[in-house]
Amino acid sequence: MSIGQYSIIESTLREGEQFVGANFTTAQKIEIAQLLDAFGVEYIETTSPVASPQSEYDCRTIAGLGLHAKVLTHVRCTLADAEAAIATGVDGIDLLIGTSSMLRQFSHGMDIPTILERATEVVKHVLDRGFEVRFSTEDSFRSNLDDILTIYEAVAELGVNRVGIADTVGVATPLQVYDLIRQVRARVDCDIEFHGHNDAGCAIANALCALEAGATHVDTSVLGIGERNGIAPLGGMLARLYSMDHDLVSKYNLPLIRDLDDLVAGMVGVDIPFNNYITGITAFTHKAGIHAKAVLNNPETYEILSPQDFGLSRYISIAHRLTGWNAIKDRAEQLQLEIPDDDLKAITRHIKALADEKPISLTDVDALLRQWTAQHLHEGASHG
Ligand code: HCA
Ligand code: CU
Repeated sequence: MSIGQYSIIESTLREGEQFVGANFTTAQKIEIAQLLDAFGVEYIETTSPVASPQSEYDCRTIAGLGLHAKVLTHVRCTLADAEAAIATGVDGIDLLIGTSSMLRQFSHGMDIPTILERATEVVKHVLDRGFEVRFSTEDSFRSNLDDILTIYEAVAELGVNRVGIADTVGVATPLQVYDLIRQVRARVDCDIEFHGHNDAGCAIANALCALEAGATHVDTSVLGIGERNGIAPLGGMLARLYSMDHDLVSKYNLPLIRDLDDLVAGMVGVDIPFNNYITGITAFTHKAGIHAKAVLNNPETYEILSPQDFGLSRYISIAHRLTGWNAIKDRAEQLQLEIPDDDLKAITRHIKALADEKPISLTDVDALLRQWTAQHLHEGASHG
């Protein structure tokens, strides 16, 4: 179950553009691509050049930026789309075809033998032109298992670089993903990519299971943006992998995740959710007295992610009824006030009682600590 070499296929500029609030300009796409490149993702996937004239121009532009990351574009499995993709100068082409009975019936209308014929024709064409090729089956988990295994084997034999498994509707569970990837792993030698939607909250867990089962590539987008509620978020994937083994993500420039989340949130008109992985406003905030005490002694007691590794800092919330005297003592020290422990305990009891009455703020706590000090200085002066 250990995770080997893996790559991130960052799809903010493809899946992410399918988010309802996304309407990137060329300049915005360049900014996102450059920041993702500085962060260190291995691949950047762009919208199909066939989607619109601007998409075609943007795809060419990003392919021409000279990034370290390989630039991919994502097209339907047709010769015409493949030709358009080839003409953009990208490094690789992600081909996609729907294999579920639903998509076959209500989308493109092809049966499996026809899909196989089409796949063979297009894959050969793109490989002959010297491009990296990925072939993926849309809605893999609601497709017939034998059908998709047959297709993966056929395209692997043709020499594709990767096969892709797509949980298009977010229906798969982690164990199902693990199981399917194992089966594909046993049947093909090429790389395996996993793309998972988050409709039922399993996108990150599913991507993790894919890697544990032998997938070599996972798709992400910044903040998880995509169709409906999106796919596995880049930041969440980092948090997941980092907390298993820091070395799994040491190849990336981790502090840039905050810039990426901020940049994309602004461009698509959303706030970063308060509970977001790593960059949510409360991600490193500790509250209860018991937590605060332990975190002050050793942050690892309640933190699996070190905020500093992501260029962030922790915050201990102390102005509330769950506070504890160790946290209040720490605050007094920050304010350079010397207050004996017994008095700190009394002040803490007072803070708790006050907080039961009405919400209080850090300013109130500071005022109480300063008031105590002023009084005692005064008493000390008058006694002395
Ligand atoms: C879609 C396509 C896709 C493709 C994934 C892939 C999906 O928008 O429906 O090519 O691996 O989720 O199936 O995003
Ligand atoms: Cu998708």
